[in-house]
Amino acid sequence: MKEFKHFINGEYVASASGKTFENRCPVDNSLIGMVHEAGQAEVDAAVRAAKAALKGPWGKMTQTQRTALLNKVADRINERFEEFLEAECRDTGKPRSIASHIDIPRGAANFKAFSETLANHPTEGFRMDTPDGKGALNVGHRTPKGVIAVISPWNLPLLLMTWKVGPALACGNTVVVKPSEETPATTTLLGEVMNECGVPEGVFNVVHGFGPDSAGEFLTTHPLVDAITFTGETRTGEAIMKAAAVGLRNISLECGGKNPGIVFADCDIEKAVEGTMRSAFVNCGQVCLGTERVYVERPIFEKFLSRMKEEVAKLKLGRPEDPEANFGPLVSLEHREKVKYYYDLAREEGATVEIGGGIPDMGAELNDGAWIEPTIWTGLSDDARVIREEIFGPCCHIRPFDTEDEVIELANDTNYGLAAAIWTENSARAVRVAEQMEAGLVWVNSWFLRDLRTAFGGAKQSGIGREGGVHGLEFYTETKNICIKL
Ligand code: NAD
Ligand code: 6OD
Repeated sequence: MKEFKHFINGEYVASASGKTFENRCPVDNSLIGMVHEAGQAEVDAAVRAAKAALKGPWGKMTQTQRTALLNKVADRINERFEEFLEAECRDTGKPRSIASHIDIPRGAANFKAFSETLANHPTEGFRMDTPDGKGALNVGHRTPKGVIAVISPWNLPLLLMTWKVGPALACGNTVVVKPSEETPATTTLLGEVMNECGVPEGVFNVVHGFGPDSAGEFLTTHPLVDAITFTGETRTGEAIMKAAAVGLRNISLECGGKNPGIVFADCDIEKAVEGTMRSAFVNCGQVCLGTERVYVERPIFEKFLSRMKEEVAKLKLGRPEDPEANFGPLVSLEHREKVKYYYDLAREEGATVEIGGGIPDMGAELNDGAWIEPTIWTGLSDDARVIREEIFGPCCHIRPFDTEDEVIELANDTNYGLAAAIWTENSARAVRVAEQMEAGLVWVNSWFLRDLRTAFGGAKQSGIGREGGVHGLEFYTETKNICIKL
């Protein structure tokens, strides 16, 4: 049986308390292994190791040396691709076809993209006049922030963890990562890669456990943590923000969404169906950017709905290794309970279940897994809870609209503000509507098309701050102004 230990100061360590918890595979609920749960002692050791490493060889490296090391980490993940893929698919149940195109390659790429951004981004310089006529030079100088706590979720475990660890390390910080309790495997494996590549001890640390009264809380409240970057639910983001207030630590929060898709009658309907199928159902609907509210202009409503139903009926549920399968289980039985609760609530709130709505019969071998049917609803009112609350499952509600102004109002009528997708062949309309979306990310005629140089983050209750490209520099570094009197 596998054992997932903490990775502290370059070594795998067990919890002193001996406390462990189960890691189960959502495909069939089989036991993958036992995960050590960190107490205060392990979290303290990890944070102190990270603090000490800032003053060790890591802190003395040049930017070029750090970049070379991080490129090596990316290359090594790709060399060990199969192991990362296997581990990610076992923890999440997602199809290998998806993880091999999204999770693992992006997990590796995150280590390259930010070093390149950093190498190519200038700091500012201002020459100023002074009364003696000799002047002064002001030079912006970036220094690492220090020890960064990285708290990550389970839906894209490696990708979303390295999305933060990549820029944090590129900027010269050290990190303590607390991966989701549901998906400890790839973060643990990354420790081996760090050692193989010669990343100095203490630069990358991992502690396992849960949130409240466990590793997550111990880490975010640790006084030697200089900043906290978090991806997960909005309510958890609020708890982390409170923890960060003590000692005035900076935060970056990437939280939940209830994202709209807007399909205008002048769209290319096949493109819109293909994109909306992905945005609602890929990764079993467990993507923060996913579309749970679809608004379709009335003249094409019936056609769009019927094409979506045809495509949902073709989704092939199956084990990760099944080459035909493009739809896996939810991440856990606990999460299935939450999603199923919303499936039942949709009926109570008066939805017409167009397709799905239940738990599929997967046969004796898989029926203990966290399987759920991909689902489309129509007919809900705009104030239904199913329309207003994030479900994070493979489901969407499709509703007709009549005018551009009406759909802009509907799309923005949410506490969240993460992403929106607009489908139209009219470019003037696309820009006009995109500019009015209250969201951090807007896709036109696409979805989840990512350029790592661009800003990523949410408006309203979907988050605080932007990461990606130069935007991450604001969070991962302190900019110091050095004023030199001439
Ligand atoms: P979650 O908030 O339950 O957990 C995320 C992480 O926070 C886990 O590691 C968890 O152990 C930890 N945690 C929980 N409570 C904590 C506490 N009090 N203190 C410190 N750490 C704590 O989220 P999840 O269920 O893992 O992920 C799903 C959610 O994440 C959805 O809401 C989804 O929209 C969101 N998400 C957002 C983005 C984004 O980029 N905006 C990306 C992916 C997922
Ligand atoms: O692509 C990314 O960089 C990113 N942060 C994606 C987030 C997906 C959310 O589930």
